[in-house]
Amino acid sequence: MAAPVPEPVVMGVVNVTPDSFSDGGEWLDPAAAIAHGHDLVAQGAAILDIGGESTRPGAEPVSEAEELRRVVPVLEGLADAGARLSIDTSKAAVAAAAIDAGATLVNDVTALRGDPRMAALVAERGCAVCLMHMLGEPRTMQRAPRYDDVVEDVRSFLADRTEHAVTRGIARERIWLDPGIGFGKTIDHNLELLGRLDEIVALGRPVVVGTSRKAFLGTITGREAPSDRVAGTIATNVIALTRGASVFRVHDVAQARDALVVAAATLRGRWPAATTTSTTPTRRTSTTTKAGSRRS
Ligand code: HH2
Repeated sequence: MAAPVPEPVVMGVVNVTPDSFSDGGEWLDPAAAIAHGHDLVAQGAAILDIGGESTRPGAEPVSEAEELRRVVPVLEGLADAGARLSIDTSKAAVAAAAIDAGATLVNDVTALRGDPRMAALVAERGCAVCLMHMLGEPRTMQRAPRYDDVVEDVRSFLADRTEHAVTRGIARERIWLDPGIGFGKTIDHNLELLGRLDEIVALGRPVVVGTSRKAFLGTITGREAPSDRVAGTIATNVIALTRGASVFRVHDVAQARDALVVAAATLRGRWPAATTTSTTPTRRTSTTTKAGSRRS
């Protein structure tokens, strides 16, 4: 029997940074970022992922004080937006302030390796955590990355980090996993990971994919401007859904949400699918899904 089709959960990206690769500077002003977050919820985001530090290849680290200054007012302004709040950080102090401001998911691209205090914080505060695979660190990660078998290497890394998190007191059911598309990977590595994502899904935790507007889509399609890579993003999201991924981290929420809802309905042979948006005209269904609910 075919594997059940997950309910797609759309995680909208709110980058409060001057230098993010696709939207740097657009949402640096807190009022603009808050308005953007509300807009993404109206478009169908069940989760908002708020970040104050770019992790693009070559990015320089940001101080803790600056990251706090960027994200805390935005989290506070989005507390009642109607979406689960996620903080995209690898610093425990930033995660702690974000949790105080309403975040219930810590999206740590270092998978708890960046700050020795992060695991204890997540365990104590009882929030969910997304553990992502990255080879090296943003400044250097795209310099000739190498794997024996990229999918097996990423799978075994994520399995190890899950056990590490559990031994540090984080409940297994609060752990999400992410193969880290574009983080120390060539185009071929990214494609192999997307095509064999079911091997990561087999670890038994919700799988997050973040392909949105990334460089490999531009290389494949010839689209230089990141904002022109929406169709490429959607193709990868739909493929990832068919392989069992359930959370889709995207900049272009409405387009991704519509594609995923239709893809999920098609795979199931029935509709409505998992999510609705505030702009959906008919047949409303629950907006809350397992991964998108306020606590996991
Ligand atoms: N990608 C980016 C940032 N955070 N988190 C997860 N879990 N998965 C991802 O693939 C992922 C992530 C990079 O995208 P973006 O935030 O748009 O760019 P930047 O890091 O330049 O701000």
